[in-house]
Amino acid sequence: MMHAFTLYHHPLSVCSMKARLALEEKGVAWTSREIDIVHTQEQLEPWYLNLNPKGVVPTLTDANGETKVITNSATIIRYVASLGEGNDLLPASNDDMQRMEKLITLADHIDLQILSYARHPSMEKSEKILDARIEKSIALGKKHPEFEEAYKVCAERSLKNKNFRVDPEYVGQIEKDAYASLSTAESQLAKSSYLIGETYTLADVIWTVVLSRLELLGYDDWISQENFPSIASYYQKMKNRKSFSDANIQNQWWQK
Ligand SMILES: N[C@@H](CCC(=O)N[C@@H](CS)C(=O)NCC(=O)O)C(=O)O
Repeated sequence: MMHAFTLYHHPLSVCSMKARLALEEKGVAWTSREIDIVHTQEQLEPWYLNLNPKGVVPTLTDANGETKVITNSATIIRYVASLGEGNDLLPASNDDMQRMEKLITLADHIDLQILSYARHPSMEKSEKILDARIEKSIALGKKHPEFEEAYKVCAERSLKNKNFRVDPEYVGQIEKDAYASLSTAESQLAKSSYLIGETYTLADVIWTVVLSRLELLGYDDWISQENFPSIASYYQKMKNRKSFSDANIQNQWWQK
């Protein structure tokens, strides 16, 4: 049977980048459907909530006989890796699989969204985006009673992001946790070329995106030769892979 993948995503979203990089490294063809999460808040439209009830990107659909809908970036990248076709993104041994899973979870738990809202070059713009999401969730919740609960959750998420991004204690704790996770990655990379031994795996997919976001946010000393030499040279190597540009990994701010 033939797979036909469509990825609903946004260029600057970290979660979307994880999915894009997994698809490119797997080497499967996919159709892009951009969702505007900055200006029009398209992720909150009822048609999209039918695909992704949380109203977030990314979502992957796989039309293969019947259409499968996969949400959550960590689930999507594992789904992509499980496909029979394309490049192997999973390690051979069970032990290495477990180590890979641990590193994926570690990366997935770094709250890059709060850090992104907290370090947005324009705090005002970041606040406007979150306000627009809250307003739209409340308005659409009234208009579409069948999605009332879903919109409540969306509004609460944006409100939480709005408050926590300016809470120095909360942001400081996330930074501390992120730094500890980086130390773990550093000790892995001091021993091998990739996070899991000598082959590229899903752990490399997710960590490449994490490092690119930390670079974009200006955490330069975290990816520097002085602090984390193994991470610094590893990240350079990951940036040189063809997939980095093919997946449109963003490591600099741009206006759109
Ligand atoms: N855990 C989810 C998080 C998805 C998520 O929060 N996506 C963000 C962009 S990175 C989003 O769509 N935000 C829009 C919103 O909160 O309204 C995943 O990894 O897929």
